[in-house]
Amino acid sequence: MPVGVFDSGLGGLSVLGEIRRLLPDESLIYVADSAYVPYGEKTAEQIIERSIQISGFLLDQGVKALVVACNTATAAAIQTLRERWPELILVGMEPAVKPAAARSASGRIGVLATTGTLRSAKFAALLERYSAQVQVFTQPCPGLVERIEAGELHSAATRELLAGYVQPLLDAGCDSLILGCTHYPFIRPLLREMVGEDVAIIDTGAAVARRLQQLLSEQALLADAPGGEIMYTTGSVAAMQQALPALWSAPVEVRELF
Ligand code: DGN
Repeated sequence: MPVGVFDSGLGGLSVLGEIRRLLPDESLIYVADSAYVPYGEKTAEQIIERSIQISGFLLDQGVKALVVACNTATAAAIQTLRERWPELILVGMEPAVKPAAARSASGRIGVLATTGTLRSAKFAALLERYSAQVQVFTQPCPGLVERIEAGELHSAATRELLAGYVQPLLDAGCDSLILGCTHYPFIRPLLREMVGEDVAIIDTGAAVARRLQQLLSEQALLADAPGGEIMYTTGSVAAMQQALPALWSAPVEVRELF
C-alpha cells in the first residue's frame, strides 16, 4: 500500500525527499495541486475543499497514510480531514517553533511562511504556547512560492525578493529562521549565502518523515520492498516535467489529475 503526499504545488517535494531518504521501501504517490497554487492567498474554505478532494483521490488509490506536505493546508484543513477520516494515519506540517525556541540564544526567532499559515488560528495557538520562552517575528513571503514553482532557485529576482523578507528579521536580532512553508527548503542554499553561518535555518521535513515512520511502524505498516514514486498534477504535466529536475533527483512519471 502506498503513502499519499500532497501540496498546493511542488513545494511538498521537499517533504517527499525526506520521506524517500528515510523510508526507501515505501511506494509514494504525490499530488501537486498546481492548478490552485498558491494556497497562501486562498480562503480557508477553498483550501479545505481542495484538501478533501485530493485526499479522497489518494484514498481511492488505496493509500495507508496521508501526509499534508503543506503548512497552509495543514493549518486550514487537517482538523476537517481528521474528522472525516478518523482511522487514517494523517501527518501534517507545522512551523518548527519548538526546536527554534530551544536553540535560540537571542530569544528572537523569525518565521517565514505564507499569509494563510501566519493568520491561521492553529499558528496563533502555536505562538501562544511559546510566548513566554521566545519572541517570534513573522514574515509573510508573497511571490516566493511562484518563483520556486518556476524553478528560479538562484535567480537575481528570487534573491532580491527573499532579501526583502529576511532583512527585517535579521535587523530584529533573530538568530534562527524557520522555513514555515514546504517550498522554502529549495531556496535554503540561497538563504544560507544571505544570512551566513551564525543564523540557524530550521525546517520540518525530516521530522515529518520520522513521525510518519513511527506511525507506520506502530501499526506494522512499514513496507519491506523497494518502492517507487508516481506523481500527479492538477496543472500542466509538461510544466511539472520541466520544473522537476531542479527539485527531484530521479526521473519520474507525471500524470494528469482531474
Ligand atoms: N507549500 C505550501 C506551504 O507549506 O504552506 C504553500 C505554498 C502555497 O501554495 N502558497
